[in-house]
Amino acid sequence: MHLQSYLKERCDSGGISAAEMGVMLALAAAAIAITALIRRDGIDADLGAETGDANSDGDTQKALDVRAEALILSHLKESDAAYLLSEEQPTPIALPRQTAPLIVAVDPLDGSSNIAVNVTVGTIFSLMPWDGNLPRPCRGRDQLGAGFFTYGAQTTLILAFASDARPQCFVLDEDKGHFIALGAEVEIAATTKEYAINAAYAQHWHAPIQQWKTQVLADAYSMRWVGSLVADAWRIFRRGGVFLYPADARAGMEAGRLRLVYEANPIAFLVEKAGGLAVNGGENILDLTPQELHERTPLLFGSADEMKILIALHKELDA
Ligand code: AFP
Repeated sequence: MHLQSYLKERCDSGGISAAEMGVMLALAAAAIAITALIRRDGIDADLGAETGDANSDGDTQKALDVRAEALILSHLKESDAAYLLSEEQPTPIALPRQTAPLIVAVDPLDGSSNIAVNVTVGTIFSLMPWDGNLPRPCRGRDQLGAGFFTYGAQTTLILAFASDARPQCFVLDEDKGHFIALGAEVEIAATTKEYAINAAYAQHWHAPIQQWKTQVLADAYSMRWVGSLVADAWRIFRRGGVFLYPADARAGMEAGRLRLVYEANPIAFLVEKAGGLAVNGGENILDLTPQELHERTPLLFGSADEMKILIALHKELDA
């Protein structure tokens, strides 16, 4: 089934609004344009080149960060979104339809340090309600929908709306220019023998992660770390596992590295819909109230049984 047909069925059945369908189609069109950009210009232009600028939080911007955001913005302008909250912008961007009912938050290009070495990157998005007041990000649990695209060997999409029981996955047919559903709804296996963490920071981990790592080493788990959240997340949705980017003792990592509003919340929304768990350690990500657009949070998510072990360790050992 094509994405358009899938969304029209959901809209006709009352599962999503026409505004949510329109915004999702706009984001899919932007993702198709970003795919073409990477496939075409990735040969000529150095899309991994730094622009010399930094985003609102000091992260160096890459050419593809800027061009991906521009494509998302141009497509959303024709949709029922009133504001865009972007990792690349310090404040919300007002869109033409100021009476539209939705706010969209995006990480336009997650994993951009991997562009120059052809590792999968992606676009993470969150659909939130707008009440007409200041465009503030909502709690993760109050999102209307969320998902992410990956740009790798295939361009893929995983998506869920508030009324869905499970997320749905799609793959882009690049010849025909549309996303096709991958069939079965997505469910993360409750148990796993695979984890993702950047072990280079082991000396800085706090007690709960140190103790958990000792256990998984003893149980001979396998490890994967792509260095691209969307790539690690897509693998976990497809074959299970856990992903950990915890807070650690390094300066500036008191709240970890990843962002609550446009990275952790969309991923956590999908993870819970798929039967997994997503926490900052001892608290559910979806229950956190964002205080600031670019605030960071520790993010641990994936197979429920493994996550329950991690949560218990944080409750027992966190200072
Ligand atoms: P970049 O967008 O700078 O490549 O960062 C990617 C990321 O935010 C996330 O996608 C990865 O999981 C994580 O950072 C990798 O962080 P480390 O480089 O510290 O392992």
